[in-house]
Amino acid sequence: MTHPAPASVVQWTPHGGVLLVTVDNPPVNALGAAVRQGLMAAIAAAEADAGVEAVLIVGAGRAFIAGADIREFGKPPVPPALPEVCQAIEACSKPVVAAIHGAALGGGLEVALSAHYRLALPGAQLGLPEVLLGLLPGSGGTQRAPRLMGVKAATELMLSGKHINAQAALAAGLVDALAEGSDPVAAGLAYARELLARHAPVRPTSALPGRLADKAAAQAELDALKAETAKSARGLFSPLKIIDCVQAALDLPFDEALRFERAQFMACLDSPQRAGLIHAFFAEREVAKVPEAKAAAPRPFTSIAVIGGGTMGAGITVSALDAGLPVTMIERDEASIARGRAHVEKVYDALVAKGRMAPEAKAATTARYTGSTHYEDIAGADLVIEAVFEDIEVKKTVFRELDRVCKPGAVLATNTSYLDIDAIAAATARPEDVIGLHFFSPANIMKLLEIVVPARVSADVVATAFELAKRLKKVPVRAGVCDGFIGNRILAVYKQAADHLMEDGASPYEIDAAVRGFGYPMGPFQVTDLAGGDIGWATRKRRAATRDPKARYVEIADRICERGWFGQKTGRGFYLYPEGARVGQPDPEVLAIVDAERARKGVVPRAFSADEIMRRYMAAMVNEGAKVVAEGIALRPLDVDVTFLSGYGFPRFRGGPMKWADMQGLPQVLADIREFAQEDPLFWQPATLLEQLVAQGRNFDSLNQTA
Ligand code: 3H9
Repeated sequence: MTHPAPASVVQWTPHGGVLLVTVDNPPVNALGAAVRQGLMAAIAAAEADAGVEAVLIVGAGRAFIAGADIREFGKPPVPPALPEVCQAIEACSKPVVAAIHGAALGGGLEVALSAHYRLALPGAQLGLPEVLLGLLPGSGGTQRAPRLMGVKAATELMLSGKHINAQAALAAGLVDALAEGSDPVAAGLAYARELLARHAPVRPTSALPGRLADKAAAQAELDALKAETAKSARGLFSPLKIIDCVQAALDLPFDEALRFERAQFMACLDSPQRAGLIHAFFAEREVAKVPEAKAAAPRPFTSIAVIGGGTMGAGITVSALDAGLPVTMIERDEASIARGRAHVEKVYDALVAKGRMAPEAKAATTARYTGSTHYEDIAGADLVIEAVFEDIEVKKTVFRELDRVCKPGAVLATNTSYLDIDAIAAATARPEDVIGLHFFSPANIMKLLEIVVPARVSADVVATAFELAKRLKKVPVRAGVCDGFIGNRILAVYKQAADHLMEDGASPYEIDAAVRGFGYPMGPFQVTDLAGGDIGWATRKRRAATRDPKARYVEIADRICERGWFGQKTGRGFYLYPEGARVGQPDPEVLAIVDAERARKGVVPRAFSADEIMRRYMAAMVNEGAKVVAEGIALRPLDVDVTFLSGYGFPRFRGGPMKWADMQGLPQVLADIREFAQEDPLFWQPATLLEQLVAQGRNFDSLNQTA
């Protein structure tokens, strides 16, 4: 007999003396209110039925349980809370077994840790990734995991959010046994019967002194992690709370420590960091949901060609090779082919040298790589990515060649970062096959891929680009054609705001420090030095002809570039890099140049607090972000957020610039822009969309919901 109706998200059925409890809440069996209620009822049923000798918990479909239902966070709580469910499981008077296949994450793993015995199947993924959402394991995970794994391994699991596989979980003591096969029901029933046959007792994890028995050793491990975390947490709230909870595991009786954990969990739940990180989690999944990918199936592709073997072409090649695709790289002569190959080999040699890749694996991967100087050699390629010099005429020439040689239906992509892709497409007789794929350097590392959609491209080509992003494990963002697309267009504006701040009185070092204080790994002037000041200089020269002569233009960076100071590669830029140094030192000569420019323009410098620096920096970013959304360059505000999270180092815990603006309150952001506009109305023109949203009492997120 199955209780209750089969449609329920938790079903339980007796199998001999074992009550099989199945969590069936697609897609990933998240622990929503109905699942929690169902688990409580299932345990009660097991207690009530004298014929039940043991309980087996499994997940239906592709996972055990992927954790609490993240969509419920921030909404009014519905009982029972997950800690109560876990307590009920652990308190069951009959042995409870969890058979884990697929993901057992967060609250899902906590359910398993509350069971008395754990079995893992091949493909199981176990982890406590709450920290990635600004949370901590809030259903006994901070207490039970250290008892099973020891303080060091458990705390590292919780601080990193990493998943471990079945073998690693067994070695760590997180599970008791491994099983073969893919059916958790068959494996779990066999294991439960084996436990019954050997009269295995009810074994609550909370009652195990386990690996906490040696208090002094455990404390020493925790002290070391505490010191490391204090340095590495970089403004994050929940890692320090995780440490506090593990400390409670050492100091307090189990029930008291659970109450402490609950209080810390609730504090994390209330934090803006939780809101930012959960927004980032969902936004990264929403970005792939674009109209073209819904409307059309991707074209099949099994081979890639890359035109150009420079840094970008080589990075794209490595990314495709890593995904198991064969790549043919086209260069103009043998010397360039050799250079392209060397770029590719260098990446893999570094991995081999660090012991992260076996030499045989490198050989197998690079065997899929071919260099050629003949376009005819890519006549059969399914997808071609051009990554040559950033010049529209050069690119048009390449596309004419591609049009001549490529088979019908091949997808022709350009990696331009700002050029007009409609114009590039028009150089071919097949504009419906031409799209932009804007990778970020280094292309084999950076997650962001802007998929730039020109006017005449067909939907299945867009769908193919999204499929490629998935294969390459990139985060794809759909962008429209404009100068700079989403990311670089917005960057150009807030970079100007930073330049204005510098000319008005803040030093580049103060601005960088304020931006780092906000949570970025680097400030804008450090980034300029890292990328090479000459790159931005070239862009500024290109834009000079079209720049509004009335617009404010700060020449400090040009003065620095004129001296040949291009940043790290030349040993000085905004900072000084004495021989071999990667971290720059402030340069008094740069400050003198800044002073001279201020004097030349008659600017009387004034002081800026870090707070005011960030208000201006962010207001410029958000205002341009709103314009980009209104023009349809970005589909939704969340596409702007993901662009900056994945490609520009925006602090993830703030959710992205548009989420940040929502959390500040849009009226406040607009008020700031209007205040700054009094000094410079041309630069600070409020975005119409921002004004409309404020007038309607809405926020950016309301546009995410309706798109
Ligand atoms: C927690 O447990 C707190 C507790 O300690 C304490 C509580 C008191 N909830 O990623 P995918 C959706 S915190 C709701 O594309 P994959 C996801 O949005 C939680 N929904 O698939 C997507 O929806 P859609 C700790 C969830 O195969 C669909 O499922 N757990 C949840 O690439 C498929 O997801 C975590 O942090 C959820 N928990 O990866 C695990 N999880 O189709 C978070 C997923 O509408 N999840 N969805 O776009 C993951 O890491 C991955 O989703 C997983 C599958 C590895 C499971």
